[in-house]
Order: sequence, then C-alpha cells, then structure tokens
Amino acid sequence: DGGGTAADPRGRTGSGHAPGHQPEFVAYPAEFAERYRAAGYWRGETFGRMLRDRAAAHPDRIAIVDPGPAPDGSTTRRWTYGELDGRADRMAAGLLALGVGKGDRVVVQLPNVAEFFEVVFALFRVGALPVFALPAHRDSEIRHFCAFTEAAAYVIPDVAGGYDHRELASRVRSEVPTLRHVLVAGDPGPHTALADVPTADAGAFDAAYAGPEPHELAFLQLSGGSTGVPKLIPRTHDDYIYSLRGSNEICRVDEHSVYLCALPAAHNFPLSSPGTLGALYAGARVVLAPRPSPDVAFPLIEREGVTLTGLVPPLALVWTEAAAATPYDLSSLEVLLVGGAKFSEEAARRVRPALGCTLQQVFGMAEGLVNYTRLDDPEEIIVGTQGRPISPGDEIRVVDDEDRDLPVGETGHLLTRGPYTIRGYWRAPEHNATSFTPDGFYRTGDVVRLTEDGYLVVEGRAKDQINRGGEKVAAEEIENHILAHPSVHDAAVVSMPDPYLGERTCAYVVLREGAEPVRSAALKKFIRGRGLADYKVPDRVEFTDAFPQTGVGKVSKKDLRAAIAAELARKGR
Ligand code: OOB
Repeated sequence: DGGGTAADPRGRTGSGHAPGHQPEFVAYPAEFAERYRAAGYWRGETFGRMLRDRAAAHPDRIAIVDPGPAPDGSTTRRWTYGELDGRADRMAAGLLALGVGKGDRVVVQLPNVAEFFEVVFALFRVGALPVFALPAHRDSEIRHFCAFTEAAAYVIPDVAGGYDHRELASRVRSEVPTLRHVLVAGDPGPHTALADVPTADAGAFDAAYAGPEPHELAFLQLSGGSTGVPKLIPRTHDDYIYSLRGSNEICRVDEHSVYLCALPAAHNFPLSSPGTLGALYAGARVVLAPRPSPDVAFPLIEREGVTLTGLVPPLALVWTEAAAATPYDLSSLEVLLVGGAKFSEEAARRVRPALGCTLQQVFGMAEGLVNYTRLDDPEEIIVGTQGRPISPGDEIRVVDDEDRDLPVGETGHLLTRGPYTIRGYWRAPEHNATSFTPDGFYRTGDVVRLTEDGYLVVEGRAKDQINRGGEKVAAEEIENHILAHPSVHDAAVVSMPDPYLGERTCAYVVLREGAEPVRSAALKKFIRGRGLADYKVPDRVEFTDAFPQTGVGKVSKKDLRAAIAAELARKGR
C-alpha cells in the first residue's frame, strides 16, 4: 500500500459522503459556492500550494521562530520558508509511506513548537485532516477525538507542561483500533519519533502526488461546544484561506509583520485571526511563545521585534498591568488583538495607554464568522464593540426566540451564513438539524446587538456553555462526568462571575438519598480522575436538595446562576 494518492479510494472528503452515503460534512450549496468564487472570495488556493508559492518567492526569509526552552535564546530555531517547505514535503512523503493519506484523520496535540507547522503542512499536502486538539486535553477528550474520527495517527509532544503525553497515547491506542501510529515530537518512548518519519526523497512525493482540491476539507477544528461531547468543524482550503486573506487586510498583516503566537497554536483565534496561518500567507514571520505570560512574551517581543499578537481578555489584563513595570522594550508592538470572550470596556480603555499599541477586538468562532474592530475606528467603537464581519459576503441576522428578525439595536440571537462559515458539523446530522436553520444559517448561541454602523456588541449567551476566560466549557459534558459518581443523583453546571476570568464554573449537585456523603474536594478529585482537561474541572461545587425549575419543569439555570452570583456578592467574593 503506497498510502493515499489523489486517486486513493479512501479519498472521500471531496464527495461530501463516505461509503454508505453517511454524510461526512455538509458542502456549500452549488449556487453559494459559485457566488463566493465569482465574488473573488474563493480563489482556488490550497495550503499545500500556498507554502510552496511563498517558499519559491522568498526561500530565505524566516517563517518560524521557535525559542525553545532556553530563555537566553541559545536554543532558538529559525526556519526559513524554504526550510519549512522542504520539511513539510519530506514529512508528507514519510506520512504516505506510513499509509497515512488523503481523507485520513490525524489528531494533532502539539504545544507551540515549530513541529506543529511541519506536521500540519505535511498533512495539508497529503490531504489528511488534522484534528486540532488542545494541549490541555486528556484521556476523555483525546479518546473521543480518536474514536469518533477513526483517526489513523496521533501526534504528541513527549512531555509538555509536566505531563507525559506518551502514556496517554498508549492508553488511547489500546482502545482505538484505527489508531495505527503515535508520532512524538521528542523522545518517542514506545512510539515513533516524528524525526524518523520524514523520507529523504521528497521529490518522489511531489511528482506523484496531486494533493487535495481547494473545495475539499483541510482540517477538523473543535467546537467550544454545548453538548456532551465536542463537535467537529470541517473547514475547506477555499473558505479558511479566504478568512486569512480577509483578516490580513483588516489587521494590516504584510511581509514585514511579526506575529507572536502566545495562545495555544491549535486554537482558531491564534491560527487564523489573523494568526500564524495568516502571517505565513502574507510571507510574514511567526514567533512561537511557549507560554503567554509577560515574563516569557515580553522578552520575545523585544528580541524579535513582534508587531502583533492575540490574547484572551484575562491575559490582556495581565499584560496591561505588567507593562507598567517591565524593563523590556515593547515599542515594536503595533496591534493587540483581544477576543475569545467579552473584553470589558474599562479593560479595553487601558490597552493603548499601557502597551502603546492599537487594540483590535475580535469576536470569532471556529465555525466561521469573525468580526474585528478596524484599526482606524474611533476609540469609542474600538473599546465599546466587538467589531464587524470580515466580509461583505457575511450575512448577519439578529432574531427573537421564534427566529423573527429584530430591528437594528435590539438584542437577540445571532445567526450567520457566509463564505467561511460552515453549513454543518462533521458527521452530526442530528445536531445540524438544530444548530442550523433550514436555509443554512448557523445558530451561534450568542446574544448580540447590532449598532447603526453595523458593529456587533455581545450581550450574552443562549448556549449552555461557560466561557472561562476564552476557554469554553460545555455544561452537559461536565454534568455527565459528575453524574458518573455513585453518590450523585443530579447535576447542573452554570457560570459564576469572576473578576479575572469573567466567568468560572459552578456545579450544583443533588446527592442520592441515603448515599455515601461526598465533599466538594472529593468530587472535584473524582472528576479530574476521569481524565479531562483541567480547565473543565468545576471551580466550585454547591450541594442542594433540589433544583429550581422553569415553568415547563426544566432545571432553571438562570435561577442557579442568580443564586451563586448573589451568594458571591454577599460574601464580597
Ligand atoms: C473563538 O472561537 P471559539 O470557537 O473558541 O468560541 C466561539 C465563541 C463565540 O460564539 C462567543 O460565544 C465567544 O466564543 N466569543 C466572544 C468573543 N470572541 C469569542 N464573546 C464575546 N466577545 C468576544 N470578543 O473564541 C475565536 C475564534 C476566532 C477568533 C477569536 C475568537
């Protein structure tokens, strides 16, 4: 088996249907695809060719700076566009030799290291689909991603943040029969070293391989989610590259830009808004920060002449405070993008005085739609709104509970459709029936208000999710973990206000009558022991005899949120 070639019968992403006609993903209807091409949004580019073109145009320009572990810069790796391109080719040839080919899914869980780009571009080239896991994910999430996508391979660091991913990989591998390869950046242990995958004869790859088509899938991104397990978001080359081009124009990213990737590279925000991929599209330089804290990021900004970066609101707060006393020169920084969760107006006002750069608010979602404030907007718009859509092709509706359009200025549910917003989750027909309108608008679950100038202000959320400083926690997912405890009768997870993260998670729990009593700490330990990302473990557990109910007899989360907020206010936090 030579692995997947363009004619590989496993290459099924383009048809939109797997064998047996199980819908893999909901393709854009033909009339919309035509419209998006005619408007010049979709230009028939692919990620594989994009990197090839940049490498041909400027092979010696630096693409990736990975500072490595040494703070003095001695372990820094600098890959040129030519080198990244060559590495991606050799890795692609190696993957094909392992039998990883077009349409195969590969769960990628790498921290901010240069190998992330080598692997991801290699997968783009062969047409295998990266599934972008976050470094914080553990057994519960990774097992699901591997099993649900029938992943052929799983790419990990050896140890990251003190956690040994090789052991996690061994456990998952024993449970998921499709998982043929575990590839490790670093010491492989019982698995395969990433460094041993590349095949020297990359020319063979190039000559034999046609690569994916622009309308085919490039990768699967994770949804923040509001259901028991995270849904997967299928993005095509055409649609995602358009969002990069649009973002670059709005954020003024060009070949002179230096983008600092401070958030986890796999997340949609640092990946594409305009992110690392936007920077590479522009022929700019990407600097990888192993951690987003000022002690790591500030020296990198000075040393590498960083011009823009993206942060979630809690980190933006930390940076604005730390900037006052820093010995580092941050004057190269032109733009700070803040998004992922609502940035308060008071905090937004502090950015320019503290950091000397322009704030750009970003309200985006991995499903597609991204809004930005514009760099030359008046200060009141920059601090007081979450921006407006990238594209004239983005359709925005603000509706009431019955899907009726509301007048401009009124607060309601945000629905959207457009040239880089998905038409359905991957292999999820039941979810799609409720997450999208019959005519293809995505129900964002966000509650917004549209200003006269067409800017969006995020007022709240209707989806059953906690936004913990940009990290999304699906209530149902955590409730299911709590319900697995033998003493628990019922559980309801809600948000509680937090001055730093904006929101934290509070789990209300009803114990079984006559069951062994359990304390808050023990319950949290039990949940953590089930192997899930740390940020999903409830921050607080409240025991109660019964849940308040709505008129129709459902748990009233609104009342629970009000109760915990009142409790915190009473205690002065
Ligand atoms: C980004 O993507 P996701 O998929 O992790 O989360 C999307 C959700 C939105 O639906 C909204 O609920 C919330 O995150 N959100 C914001 C926000 N930005 C995202 N809520 C209020 N204000 C904002 N500025 O989070 C994401 C993707 C691309 C760019 C930026 C963020």
